[in-house]
Amino acid sequence: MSRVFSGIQPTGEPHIGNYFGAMQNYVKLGQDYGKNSIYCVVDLHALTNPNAFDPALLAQRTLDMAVANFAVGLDPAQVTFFVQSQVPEHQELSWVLTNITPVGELERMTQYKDKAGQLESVPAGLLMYPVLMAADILLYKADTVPVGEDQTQHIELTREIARKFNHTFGETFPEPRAVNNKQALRIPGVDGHGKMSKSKGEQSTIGLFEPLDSIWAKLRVAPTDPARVRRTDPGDPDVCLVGDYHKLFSDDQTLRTVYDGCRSAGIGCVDCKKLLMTGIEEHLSPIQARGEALRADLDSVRDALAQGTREARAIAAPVMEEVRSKVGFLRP
Ligand code: AQP
Repeated sequence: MSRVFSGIQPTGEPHIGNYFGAMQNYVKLGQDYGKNSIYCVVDLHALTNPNAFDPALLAQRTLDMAVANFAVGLDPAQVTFFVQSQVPEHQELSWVLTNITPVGELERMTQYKDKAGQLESVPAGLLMYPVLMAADILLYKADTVPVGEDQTQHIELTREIARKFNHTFGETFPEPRAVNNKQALRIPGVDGHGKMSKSKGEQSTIGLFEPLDSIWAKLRVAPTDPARVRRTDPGDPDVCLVGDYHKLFSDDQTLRTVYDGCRSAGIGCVDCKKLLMTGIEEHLSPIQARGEALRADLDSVRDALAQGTREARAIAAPVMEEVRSKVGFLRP
Protein backbone atom coordinates (compact mmCIF):
# COMPACT_ATOMS: atom_id res chain seq x y z
CA MET A 1 0.00 0.00 0.00
CA SER A 2 1.34 3.40 -1.01
CA ARG A 3 1.77 5.95 1.82
CA VAL A 4 2.96 9.53 2.19
CA PHE A 5 4.89 10.81 5.20
CA SER A 6 6.40 14.16 6.07
CA GLY A 7 7.26 16.17 9.16
CA ILE A 8 7.80 19.81 10.02
CA GLN A 9 9.76 21.20 12.96
CA PRO A 10 8.15 23.48 15.53
CA THR A 11 11.19 25.75 15.57
CA GLY A 12 9.36 29.00 14.83
CA GLU A 13 6.70 30.48 12.65
CA PRO A 14 6.46 28.63 9.34
CA HIS A 15 7.54 30.69 6.36
CA ILE A 16 6.83 30.77 2.64
CA GLY A 17 9.77 28.39 2.07
CA ASN A 18 8.09 25.76 4.24
CA TYR A 19 4.77 26.50 2.56
CA PHE A 20 5.76 26.32 -1.11
CA GLY A 21 8.58 23.80 -0.51
CA ALA A 22 6.54 21.30 1.47
CA MET A 23 3.17 22.20 3.04
CA GLN A 24 1.45 22.88 -0.28
CA ASN A 25 2.37 19.36 -1.38
CA TYR A 26 1.01 17.96 1.90
CA VAL A 27 -2.37 19.40 0.94
CA LYS A 28 -2.22 18.14 -2.67
CA LEU A 29 -1.14 14.63 -1.68
CA GLY A 30 -3.68 14.60 1.14
CA GLN A 31 -6.42 14.87 -1.43
CA ASP A 32 -5.20 11.73 -3.23
CA TYR A 33 -3.97 9.60 -0.33
CA GLY A 34 -6.50 10.51 2.41
CA LYS A 35 -5.61 8.84 5.74
CA ASN A 36 -2.57 7.26 4.07
CA SER A 37 -1.01 10.73 3.94
CA ILE A 38 0.63 11.06 7.32
CA TYR A 39 2.05 14.34 8.61
CA CYS A 40 3.49 15.28 11.95
CA VAL A 41 4.96 18.14 13.90
CA VAL A 42 8.41 16.77 14.67
CA ASP A 43 9.04 18.14 18.15
CA LEU A 44 11.72 15.49 18.86
CA HIS A 45 13.70 16.89 15.94
CA ALA A 46 13.27 20.42 17.27
CA LEU A 47 15.27 19.44 20.37
CA THR A 48 18.40 19.23 18.22
CA ASN A 49 18.25 23.02 18.15
CA PRO A 50 19.45 24.36 21.54
CA ASN A 51 17.12 27.36 21.10
CA ALA A 52 14.23 24.92 21.63
CA PHE A 53 15.10 24.43 25.32
CA ASP A 54 12.13 26.42 26.52
CA PRO A 55 9.36 24.01 27.56
CA ALA A 56 6.44 26.46 27.34
CA LEU A 57 7.64 27.81 24.01
CA LEU A 58 8.16 24.35 22.47
CA ALA A 59 4.62 23.29 23.42
CA GLN A 60 3.22 26.57 22.10
CA ARG A 61 5.12 26.32 18.83
CA THR A 62 3.99 22.71 18.39
CA LEU A 63 0.35 23.77 18.65
CA ASP A 64 1.03 26.79 16.39
CA MET A 65 2.54 24.51 13.75
CA ALA A 66 -0.60 22.35 13.78
CA VAL A 67 -2.70 25.50 13.38
CA ALA A 68 -0.51 26.61 10.46
CA ASN A 69 -0.93 23.32 8.63
CA PHE A 70 -4.68 23.31 9.10
CA ALA A 71 -4.82 26.97 8.02
CA VAL A 72 -3.08 26.25 4.69
CA GLY A 73 -5.73 23.65 3.91
CA LEU A 74 -4.82 20.33 5.55
CA ASP A 75 -8.01 18.77 6.84
CA PRO A 76 -7.31 16.57 9.90
CA ALA A 77 -10.49 14.62 9.16
CA GLN A 78 -9.10 13.71 5.74
CA VAL A 79 -5.39 13.06 6.51
CA THR A 80 -3.47 11.71 9.52
CA PHE A 81 -1.91 14.58 11.46
CA PHE A 82 -0.24 14.27 14.87
CA VAL A 83 2.66 15.28 17.13
CA GLN A 84 5.78 13.08 16.87
CA SER A 85 6.56 12.78 20.62
CA GLN A 86 3.07 11.35 21.22
CA VAL A 87 3.98 8.23 19.23
CA PRO A 88 6.91 6.65 21.14
CA GLU A 89 7.56 4.08 18.40
CA HIS A 90 9.48 6.80 16.49
CA GLN A 91 12.22 6.75 19.12
CA GLU A 92 12.23 3.00 19.47
CA LEU A 93 12.70 2.43 15.74
CA SER A 94 15.26 5.21 15.64
CA TRP A 95 17.44 3.34 18.14
CA VAL A 96 17.33 0.16 16.07
CA LEU A 97 18.26 2.07 12.92
CA THR A 98 21.05 3.94 14.71
CA ASN A 99 22.84 0.62 15.00
CA ILE A 100 22.88 -0.07 11.28
CA THR A 101 23.91 3.47 10.28
CA PRO A 102 27.63 4.25 9.95
CA VAL A 103 28.74 7.40 11.80
CA GLY A 104 30.71 8.39 8.68
CA GLU A 105 27.49 8.59 6.64
CA LEU A 106 25.96 10.91 9.23
CA GLU A 107 29.05 13.10 9.41
CA ARG A 108 28.93 13.80 5.69
CA MET A 109 25.34 15.15 5.73
CA THR A 110 25.38 18.75 4.49
CA GLN A 111 22.76 19.95 6.97
CA TYR A 112 24.76 18.48 9.85
CA LYS A 113 27.96 20.13 8.67
CA ASP A 114 26.20 23.50 8.22
CA LYS A 115 24.49 23.47 11.60
CA ALA A 116 27.35 21.88 13.57
CA GLY A 117 29.74 24.45 12.10
CA GLN A 118 27.83 27.21 13.85
CA LEU A 119 27.90 25.57 17.31
CA GLU A 120 30.60 25.51 19.94
CA SER A 121 29.36 22.24 21.41
CA VAL A 122 27.55 19.91 19.00
CA PRO A 123 24.74 17.80 20.53
CA ALA A 124 24.82 14.11 19.52
CA GLY A 125 21.15 14.51 18.55
CA LEU A 126 22.14 16.76 15.68
CA LEU A 127 24.26 13.97 14.22
CA MET A 128 21.43 11.45 14.74
CA TYR A 129 18.79 13.72 13.19
CA PRO A 130 18.70 11.85 9.84
CA VAL A 131 18.31 8.48 11.61
CA LEU A 132 15.26 9.74 13.51
CA MET A 133 13.96 11.10 10.21
CA ALA A 134 14.45 7.69 8.59
CA ALA A 135 12.56 6.11 11.51
CA ASP A 136 9.70 8.61 11.07
CA ILE A 137 9.28 7.60 7.44
CA LEU A 138 9.92 3.86 7.69
CA LEU A 139 7.66 3.43 10.74
CA TYR A 140 4.72 4.00 8.38
CA LYS A 141 6.32 2.10 5.48
CA ALA A 142 5.87 5.33 3.53
CA ASP A 143 7.16 5.41 -0.04
CA THR A 144 6.50 9.09 -0.85
CA VAL A 145 8.00 12.00 1.09
CA PRO A 146 7.08 15.60 0.19
CA VAL A 147 10.01 17.81 1.25
CA GLY A 148 12.07 20.78 0.12
CA GLU A 149 15.25 20.13 -1.81
CA ASP A 150 17.37 20.62 1.35
CA GLN A 151 16.08 17.26 2.59
CA THR A 152 16.98 15.24 -0.52
CA GLN A 153 20.23 13.96 0.99
CA HIS A 154 18.39 12.74 4.10
CA ILE A 155 15.90 10.83 1.95
CA GLU A 156 18.80 9.19 0.08
CA LEU A 157 20.20 8.08 3.44
CA THR A 158 16.76 6.78 4.46
CA ARG A 159 16.79 4.63 1.33
CA GLU A 160 20.22 3.25 2.28
CA ILE A 161 19.07 2.54 5.84
CA ALA A 162 15.95 0.74 4.53
CA ARG A 163 18.14 -1.36 2.21
CA LYS A 164 20.52 -2.21 5.04
CA PHE A 165 17.68 -3.22 7.36
CA ASN A 166 16.03 -5.36 4.66
CA HIS A 167 19.34 -7.02 3.83
CA THR A 168 20.15 -7.71 7.49
CA PHE A 169 16.76 -8.66 8.92
CA GLY A 170 14.62 -9.56 5.89
CA GLU A 171 12.43 -7.57 3.52
CA THR A 172 10.47 -5.04 5.62
CA PHE A 173 10.61 -1.47 4.37
CA PRO A 174 10.00 0.16 0.98
CA GLU A 175 12.67 2.60 -0.25
CA PRO A 176 10.97 6.00 -0.14
CA ARG A 177 11.36 8.74 -2.74
CA ALA A 178 11.31 12.51 -2.22
CA VAL A 179 8.66 14.60 -3.96
CA ASN A 180 9.66 18.24 -4.51
CA ASN A 181 7.81 21.28 -5.74
CA LYS A 182 9.95 22.16 -8.78
CA GLN A 183 8.98 25.85 -8.49
CA ALA A 184 10.15 26.02 -4.89
CA LEU A 185 13.18 23.80 -4.52
CA ARG A 186 15.12 26.19 -2.28
CA ILE A 187 13.44 29.52 -1.63
CA PRO A 188 16.02 32.20 -0.79
CA GLY A 189 15.88 34.23 2.44
CA VAL A 190 14.51 37.75 2.07
CA ASP A 191 17.81 39.09 3.52
CA GLY A 192 19.62 37.61 0.51
CA HIS A 193 21.75 35.26 2.65
CA GLY A 194 21.12 31.72 1.42
CA LYS A 195 18.04 29.58 2.05
CA MET A 196 15.05 31.01 3.89
CA SER A 197 15.23 29.32 7.28
CA LYS A 198 13.41 29.62 10.62
CA SER A 199 16.57 29.17 12.62
CA LYS A 200 18.29 32.07 10.86
CA GLY A 201 15.78 34.39 12.48
CA GLU A 202 13.06 36.70 11.28
CA GLN A 203 15.32 38.74 9.04
CA SER A 204 15.55 35.69 6.73
CA THR A 205 11.87 34.80 6.56
CA ILE A 206 8.50 35.88 5.25
CA GLY A 207 6.19 34.29 7.80
CA LEU A 208 2.87 32.79 6.79
CA PHE A 209 1.19 34.78 9.57
CA GLU A 210 3.38 37.85 9.42
CA PRO A 211 1.52 41.19 9.24
CA LEU A 212 1.62 42.62 5.72
CA ASP A 213 3.30 45.86 6.82
CA SER A 214 6.11 43.87 8.41
CA ILE A 215 6.53 41.84 5.18
CA TRP A 216 6.67 45.06 3.17
CA ALA A 217 9.29 46.52 5.53
CA LYS A 218 11.57 43.54 4.72
CA LEU A 219 10.76 43.45 1.04
CA ARG A 220 11.33 47.17 0.55
CA VAL A 221 15.01 46.78 1.52
CA ALA A 222 15.50 43.27 0.08
CA PRO A 223 18.51 43.01 -2.27
CA THR A 224 17.78 42.79 -6.02
CA ASP A 225 20.00 42.13 -9.05
CA PRO A 226 23.20 44.03 -8.16
CA ALA A 227 23.63 44.92 -11.87
CA ARG A 228 20.72 47.37 -11.50
CA VAL A 229 22.59 50.22 -9.91
CA ARG A 230 20.36 52.91 -11.48
CA ARG A 231 16.64 52.76 -12.34
CA THR A 232 17.61 52.87 -16.03
CA ASP A 233 19.92 49.82 -15.84
CA PRO A 234 18.41 46.61 -17.24
CA GLY A 235 18.30 43.69 -14.80
CA ASP A 236 18.03 39.92 -14.77
CA PRO A 237 14.98 38.70 -12.79
CA ASP A 238 16.44 35.20 -12.73
CA VAL A 239 19.22 36.33 -10.37
CA CYS A 240 16.89 38.36 -8.15
CA LEU A 241 15.05 36.98 -5.14
CA VAL A 242 12.10 39.27 -5.92
CA GLY A 243 11.93 37.52 -9.33
CA ASP A 244 12.00 34.15 -7.53
CA TYR A 245 9.14 35.20 -5.25
CA HIS A 246 7.09 36.49 -8.21
CA LYS A 247 7.16 32.95 -9.65
CA LEU A 248 5.39 31.78 -6.50
CA PHE A 249 2.90 34.56 -5.94
CA SER A 250 2.12 36.23 -9.27
CA ASP A 251 -0.18 35.27 -12.13
CA ASP A 252 1.23 34.81 -15.65
CA GLN A 253 0.40 38.33 -16.76
CA THR A 254 2.12 40.00 -13.80
CA LEU A 255 5.06 37.65 -14.22
CA ARG A 256 5.46 38.73 -17.86
CA THR A 257 5.15 42.41 -16.88
CA VAL A 258 7.89 42.22 -14.26
CA TYR A 259 10.21 39.91 -16.21
CA ASP A 260 10.01 41.96 -19.43
CA GLY A 261 10.04 45.21 -17.45
CA CYS A 262 13.15 44.26 -15.48
CA ARG A 263 15.07 43.16 -18.58
CA SER A 264 14.19 46.37 -20.47
CA ALA A 265 14.48 48.65 -17.42
CA GLY A 266 10.81 49.47 -18.02
CA ILE A 267 9.92 48.86 -14.38
CA GLY A 268 11.82 49.93 -11.27
CA CYS A 269 12.57 47.61 -8.37
CA VAL A 270 10.18 49.39 -5.99
CA ASP A 271 7.24 49.02 -8.41
CA CYS A 272 8.21 45.41 -9.01
CA LYS A 273 8.16 44.81 -5.25
CA LYS A 274 4.77 46.54 -4.93
CA LEU A 275 3.31 44.17 -7.54
CA LEU A 276 4.76 41.27 -5.57
CA MET A 277 3.10 42.57 -2.39
CA THR A 278 -0.27 42.39 -4.16
CA GLY A 279 0.29 38.69 -4.89
CA ILE A 280 1.51 38.03 -1.35
CA GLU A 281 -1.56 39.71 0.11
CA GLU A 282 -3.89 37.66 -2.12
CA HIS A 283 -2.21 34.41 -1.07
CA LEU A 284 -1.61 35.02 2.61
CA SER A 285 -4.75 36.91 3.66
CA PRO A 286 -7.09 33.87 3.52
CA ILE A 287 -4.47 31.69 5.26
CA GLN A 288 -4.07 34.31 7.99
CA ALA A 289 -7.85 34.57 8.43
CA ARG A 290 -8.19 30.77 8.77
CA GLY A 291 -5.30 30.77 11.26
CA GLU A 292 -7.06 33.36 13.38
CA ALA A 293 -10.29 31.35 13.41
CA LEU A 294 -8.38 28.19 14.44
CA ARG A 295 -6.54 30.02 17.22
CA ALA A 296 -9.91 31.07 18.62
CA ASP A 297 -10.82 27.36 18.94
CA LEU A 298 -7.67 25.61 20.13
CA ASP A 299 -9.66 22.86 21.86
CA SER A 300 -10.73 21.51 18.48
CA VAL A 301 -7.10 21.65 17.28
CA ARG A 302 -6.04 19.61 20.33
CA ASP A 303 -8.88 17.13 19.71
CA ALA A 304 -7.78 16.74 16.09
CA LEU A 305 -4.20 16.03 17.25
CA ALA A 306 -5.38 13.44 19.77
CA GLN A 307 -7.37 11.68 17.06
CA GLY A 308 -4.34 11.88 14.72
CA THR A 309 -2.17 10.24 17.40
CA ARG A 310 -4.60 7.32 17.67
CA GLU A 311 -4.59 6.89 13.89
CA ALA A 312 -0.80 7.07 13.66
CA ARG A 313 -0.28 4.56 16.48
CA ALA A 314 -2.68 2.14 14.83
CA ILE A 315 -0.26 1.99 11.89
CA ALA A 316 3.00 2.34 13.82
CA ALA A 317 2.39 -0.28 16.54
CA PRO A 318 2.19 -3.37 14.26
CA VAL A 319 5.17 -2.19 12.18
CA MET A 320 7.24 -1.76 15.34
CA GLU A 321 6.12 -5.19 16.55
CA GLU A 322 7.28 -6.65 13.23
CA VAL A 323 10.67 -4.92 13.70
CA ARG A 324 11.03 -6.21 17.28
CA SER A 325 10.41 -9.78 16.11
CA LYS A 326 12.75 -9.52 13.12
CA VAL A 327 15.55 -8.01 15.20
CA GLY A 328 15.15 -10.78 17.79
CA PHE A 329 13.87 -8.95 20.85
CA LEU A 330 12.32 -11.59 23.12
CA ARG A 331 8.55 -11.19 22.93
CA PRO A 332 6.40 -11.73 26.04
N1 AQP B 1 13.82 27.80 1.92
C1 AQP B 1 13.14 26.69 1.66
N2 AQP B 1 12.75 26.42 0.40
C2 AQP B 1 12.03 25.28 0.12
N3 AQP B 1 11.67 24.38 1.07
C3 AQP B 1 12.03 24.62 2.36
N4 AQP B 1 11.84 23.94 3.51
C4 AQP B 1 12.43 24.62 4.51
N5 AQP B 1 13.02 25.74 4.07
C5 AQP B 1 12.80 25.77 2.71
C6 AQP B 1 11.09 22.70 3.64
O1 AQP B 1 10.12 22.86 4.66
C7 AQP B 1 9.88 21.61 5.28
C8 AQP B 1 9.85 21.75 6.76
O2 AQP B 1 11.11 22.18 7.21
P1 AQP B 1 11.57 21.92 8.69
O3 AQP B 1 10.89 22.85 9.56
O4 AQP B 1 11.37 20.53 9.07
O5 AQP B 1 13.12 22.11 8.69
P2 AQP B 1 14.08 22.87 7.76
O6 AQP B 1 14.20 22.25 6.42
O7 AQP B 1 15.37 22.93 8.46
O8 AQP B 1 13.37 24.28 7.62
P3 AQP B 1 13.86 25.59 8.24
O9 AQP B 1 12.84 26.64 8.09
O10 AQP B 1 15.19 25.89 7.67
O11 AQP B 1 13.89 25.24 9.77
P4 AQP B 1 15.06 25.30 10.81
O12 AQP B 1 15.68 26.63 10.60
O13 AQP B 1 14.36 25.14 12.11
O14 AQP B 1 16.03 24.19 10.56
C9 AQP B 1 10.99 20.65 4.81
O15 AQP B 1 10.45 19.74 3.88
C10 AQP B 1 11.98 21.57 4.15
O16 AQP B 1 12.65 20.91 3.10
